[in-house]
Amino acid sequence: MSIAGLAAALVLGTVGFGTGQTSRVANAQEKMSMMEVKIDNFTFGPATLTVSVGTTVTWINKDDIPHTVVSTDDPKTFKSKVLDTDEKFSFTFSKAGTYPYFCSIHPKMTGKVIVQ
Ligand SMILES: [Cu+2]
Repeated sequence: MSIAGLAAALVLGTVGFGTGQTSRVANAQEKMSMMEVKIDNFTFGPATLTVSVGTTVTWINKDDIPHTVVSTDDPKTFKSKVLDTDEKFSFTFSKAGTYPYFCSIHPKMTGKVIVQ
């Protein structure tokens, strides 16, 4: 093999290794998950979010009117304060289950988080 060929092989090897590293980092980020639900135009988006146990879900109000995020169970698993524009509320789901929620100001706004 020529020197040039060897150099090319080394470069290819390095690129391949680099790609492997990148995907491993991406996987790690998926495991310690953070998910976001946007509140916009009186809608939770996505309305149904499926996450794994341990995921922190952050709701962010992108509407120009206040909203809340309140679970429908009793006692309530989570309940935000009134969120003004660009305010956020986070909750970490540590148990599997289905968690329906709504906006207590506009009860027709509903969503759910499925934790598995
Ligand atoms: Cu609302």
